[in-house]
Formats: sequence, C-alpha cells, structure tokens
Amino acid sequence: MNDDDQNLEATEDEDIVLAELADDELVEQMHDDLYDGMRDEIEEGSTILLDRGWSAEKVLNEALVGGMKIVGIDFRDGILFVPEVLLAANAMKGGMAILRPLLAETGVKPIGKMVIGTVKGDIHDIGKNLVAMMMEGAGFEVIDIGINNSVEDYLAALEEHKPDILGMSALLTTTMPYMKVVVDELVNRGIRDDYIVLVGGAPLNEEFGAAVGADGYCRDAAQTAEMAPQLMAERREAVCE
Ligand code: B1M
Repeated sequence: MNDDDQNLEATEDEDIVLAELADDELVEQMHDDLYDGMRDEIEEGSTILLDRGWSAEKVLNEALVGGMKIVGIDFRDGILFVPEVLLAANAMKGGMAILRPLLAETGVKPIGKMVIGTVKGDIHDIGKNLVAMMMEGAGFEVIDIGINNSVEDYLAALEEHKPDILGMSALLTTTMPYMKVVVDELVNRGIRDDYIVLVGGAPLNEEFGAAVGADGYCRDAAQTAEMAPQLMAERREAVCE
C-alpha cells in the first residue's frame, strides 16, 4: 500500500459516522472496531444500538461476541498477537460495561448465590464476566473472584460467601484439568454436595464436565442462567422429599 492509499484509508475511517449506519452496517463496523481495539467506538456503537431499541442481549451476542469470534479465529491462525487481542478484549469490556446494568436489571430478591472464578494458570475473563452478568440478570447474587484462582482461593470464597453454586471457567486445554483438582478437594473435605458445581469455557464439553465431577457443563452464559435455577429447584425438591 503506498502513502496515497494509506491516506485515503485513514480519511475513509475518519469519515465513518456510526450513528448514520444502518443496523447491519453498524454491527459489521463494530466487528472491525473490536478487531482494531477501538473501545470508544465500541461503547458508542453499543449505545446507538440500544437507543435503536435493540435488547442488551442482542447487542452482546451480535455485535460484541460475534466480533470476538473473528478475533479468536485470527489469533488462532497467527494473524493477530497477544497485544492486539488485549486491545480487542479491552474494547469488548467497554461495551460490556454499558450492557451490564441492563442485563442485571431485575429488582427482585436474589434467587441464589454464585461464586465464580477462572482457574489457576488462566487469565481469560471475558466469558466468565459475561456469565456473571447474565447470572445477575437472572436474579442471582454473584461473587466474582477473578482469574488465576487456586483451590485455596475457591475454598476461601466458598467459606466466606456460602453460595449455592460454584462456577469455574477455563479457556485453555492446559488449565481445564485444574477444575478436577478443585472438585476433588471438595470431595476430600466432605463438602462437595454442599454446592452445585458448574463449569464452562470454550475447550470444555459435557463429557469433560462429567469427568471432573461437575453437576453441569454450561455451553454459554445464557445456558448457565437457564441451568442454574433449574438445578437449584431440583435440589430443593430433593431436600423436601
Ligand atoms: Co487466549 N487463547 N491466550 N487470550 N484467547 C484462546 C482461549 C485460544 C483458543 C486462542 C486460539 O488459539 N484460537 C487459545 C487456547 C488454545 C488451547 O488451549 N487449546 C489461547 C491461548 C493459546 C492463549 C495464550 C497461551 C497465548 C500466548 O500467550 N501464547 C495466553 C494464555 C494466558 C493465560 O491464560 N495464562 C492467552 C492470552 C490471551 C489474552 C490475555 C491476550 C486474551 C484474554 C483477555 C481477557 O480475557 N481479559 C485472550 C483472548 C481474548 C482469547 C480469545 C481470542 C477470546 C476468548 C474470549 O474472550 N472469548 C480465545 C479464542 C476464542 O475462544 N475464540 C483465546 C469470548 C467469550 C465471550 O467466550 O470465553 O468462550 P468464552 O466464554 C463463553 C463460554 O465459553 C462460556 O460462556 C461464555 C459466554 O457465553 N463460559 C462459561 C466461559 N466460562 C464459563 C464459566 C461458566 C459457565 C460458562 O461457569 C459456570
């Protein structure tokens, strides 16, 4: 690309007024902006879509999660590297911060409590944060203990907050086995059945969830928010029988 082309491209980018784009063009532009780590634009785009009557869930899934999938593919293929992906993650968090209060709007008494954290050795937190947001939206009180949690961290949080549900997230094939370390320790201490254990993260599946001794594997945030109340209801029924 010569200097003239670069100047032309820069001018075209500057000329884009997000508010003037049709919905589908705006979503496409947001995918590009997420890819380029442009947090302000992602915040602006999210606000515009909400103002146009989009639900927070639709903005999240179509504009943000959709864009992050593209980032993931290019990261895998060696087209994007860690610094760029960090910028994309930062932009995604900007959009999520706008959606968070809307997804969490319930106004009702919490239907249960969940402690959630990403396992030891793993610093991915976008998916976990989304799960926390959707669970709050489903009426749960959520205690998010962050990333890189050792078994001791989980145990301390369980002891302190006495939740109904323990949620664990892992995004790496190298860190996901740590979930079993945590469940095994709960078993050793005789407290495994005090909690519903839910696990999730892109490399996991049903089979893995069962193998680590979890009560459920959650494919995504929406499914977690569906599954959690169901499992709590089943548990209450079992106690009453
Ligand atoms: Co990383 N990374 N990363 N990364 N990263 C992946 C996971 C990877 C698949 C990329 C790739 O190769 N295509 C790959 C893992 C390969 C593997 O293990 N098989 C990978 C790698 C290799 C790495 C590093 C090792 C790279 C390096 O340093 N060489 C390194 C590891 C660092 C570490 O953790 N120790 C690393 C670093 C990073 C960044 C820091 C740059 C950044 C993280 C920033 C952050 O999270 N704050 C990052 C990112 C952003 C990704 C990708 C691109 C996107 C992850 C994401 O946020 N997805 C990812 C590729 C991908 O997954 N497409 C990748 C969006 C999110 C909404 O989806 O997290 O799947 P997800 O969450 C979903 C569900 O999985 C589920 O619900 C969520 C919402 O619907 N879910 C749960 C998740 N947790 C749950 C918990 C529950 C329930 C459901 O509890 C009940």
